[in-house]
Amino acid sequence: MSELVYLGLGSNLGDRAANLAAARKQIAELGAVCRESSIYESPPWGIELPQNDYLNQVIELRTELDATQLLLTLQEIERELGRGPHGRGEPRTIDIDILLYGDAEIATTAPDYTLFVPHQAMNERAFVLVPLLEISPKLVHPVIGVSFRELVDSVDVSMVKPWYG
Ligand code: PH2
Ligand code: MG
Ligand code: MG
Repeated sequence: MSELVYLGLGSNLGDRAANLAAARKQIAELGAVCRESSIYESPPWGIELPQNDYLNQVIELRTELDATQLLLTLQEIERELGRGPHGRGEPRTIDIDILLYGDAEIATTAPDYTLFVPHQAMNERAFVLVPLLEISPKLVHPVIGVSFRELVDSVDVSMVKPWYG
């Protein structure tokens, strides 16, 4: 059985666009990439220390991997693309987050990983909601039942700009 999943990609270290492209290439090996949003640039959100602006993108993927396999594979890709261990909110070459895994609600805290789906902070993050709505304008949050269109109206999208290189 396959599931439709949404992944949030982010980079604010090194060649940001190349990092996103390398991640997309590896993600394409995990199933069928149905849609890719444009790339958007925005200042670091919710981070105190000064750091580079981010490039972000959302990918819609159909995959046979279960959520845990997907998470572990994405973490492997992050490591391969040069992401070292770092604390919360530190700059990263690549961040690949599972935003939605079908309609599943997942809360797992295993000894070696933590997985919460839908992504816990996505509803407040314009840099996630804007690209998500670009590729899936009618999508509804599977747990709270509110459309992402409605959610995006409650956040400030002014800092999220299309990025053309
Ligand atoms: N990711 C974060 C924290 N803040 N801000 C932007 N603009 N883009 C991100 O991808 C991002 C962030 C933690 O993963
Ligand atoms: Mg993240
Ligand atoms: Mg992450």
